[in-house]
Amino acid sequence: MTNSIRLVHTADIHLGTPFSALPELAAMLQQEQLQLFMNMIDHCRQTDADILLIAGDMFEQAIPDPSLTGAVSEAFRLLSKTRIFIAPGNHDPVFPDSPWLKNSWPDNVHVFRTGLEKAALDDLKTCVYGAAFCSTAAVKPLTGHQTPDLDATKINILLLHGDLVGPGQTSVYNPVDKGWLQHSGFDYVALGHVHKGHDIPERMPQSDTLFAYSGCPAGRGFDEAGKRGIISGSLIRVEQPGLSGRGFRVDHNLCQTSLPGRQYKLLDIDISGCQNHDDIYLAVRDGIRHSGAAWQQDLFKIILSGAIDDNLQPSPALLQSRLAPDVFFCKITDRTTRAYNLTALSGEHSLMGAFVRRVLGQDEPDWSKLSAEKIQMLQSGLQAFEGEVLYREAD
Ligand SMILES: [Mn+2]
Repeated sequence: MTNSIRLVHTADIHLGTPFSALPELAAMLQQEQLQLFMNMIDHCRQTDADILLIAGDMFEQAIPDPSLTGAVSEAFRLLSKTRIFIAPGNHDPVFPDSPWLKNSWPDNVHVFRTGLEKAALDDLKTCVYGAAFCSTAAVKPLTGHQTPDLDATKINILLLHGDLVGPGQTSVYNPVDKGWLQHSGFDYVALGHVHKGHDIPERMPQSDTLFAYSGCPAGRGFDEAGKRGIISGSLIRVEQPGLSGRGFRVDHNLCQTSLPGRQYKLLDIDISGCQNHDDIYLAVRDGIRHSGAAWQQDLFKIILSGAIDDNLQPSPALLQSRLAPDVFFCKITDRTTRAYNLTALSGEHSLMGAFVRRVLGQDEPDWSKLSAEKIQMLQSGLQAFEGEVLYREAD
């Protein structure tokens, strides 16, 4: 006999993020962030999730705007068939004036407000344990050092915001010792705090315990670029003896699931060989279009790289204005180096020409035959000329 519980695990939503790095878009991105949260709630509804686990930092601030807590509370209330568990994190700890103590939350919401605490869901043959940050740091494990006395007839879940640490490691954000976790007996440990999440949960070595960081459901800047999501799927109770000797073990089909929304993307586009501004534009446009199906809604930070002809100076401003009609946001930085025409330069009656002749010595003015050291010397020297001395000043 098998049966399963459907769950959604998320964390680090940081509702109320000011998006101050992109002031012109901040209001819009804040609105979209709340929409993303609503999309997550919709996902719970569509998948008939039995349990929604929120592993801390749901809010950016300890005391969020009341309109935000109101919208969240109402969304939770409408998700009435899902039991919702929240373990507050270092950004939204349980303070006397925090919404975790001050507000009344719907009946289907359980907020962990202290050290390790248990909530039993008898109909699901499941217990959810959790603990809360009660200040912006926690140098000791919020769970304490003892392993809890778990009910071996139930699926046992642990919900925590914190840092997984190995032997000798410490953290001021609730150090969760891997050795402790390995022997804890929990079936699934839903973690928050690390914003880059697992694609699928991992199993602790020689243990039945599964664990995962969900990561943040969407990036909030270029430091959170790439695919993000929530963890969604089922824990499956398989009636076969587990490693710990109890009568069943827990399998899963949990995996990272993306929610509709924008992605932050970092692209390095090599524009070597481009002859003019049109070539550069087309290379960048193609790079953006090949970055994924939803490229029109994404935010791009693009580095132009490669070596290009010294008569062509890439213009990030020109590129940004040409891309603007098609791309939601892009910021372009030119990191190209110049592919100087050494034959022409070495024949020039100028300081640059003299410099090239001096570096080349007996060598032919052919890039492909020069030592790496000479190439570096020429690149750096010629670029310094462009920045530091009058252009091709006669020697
Ligand atoms: Mn966080």
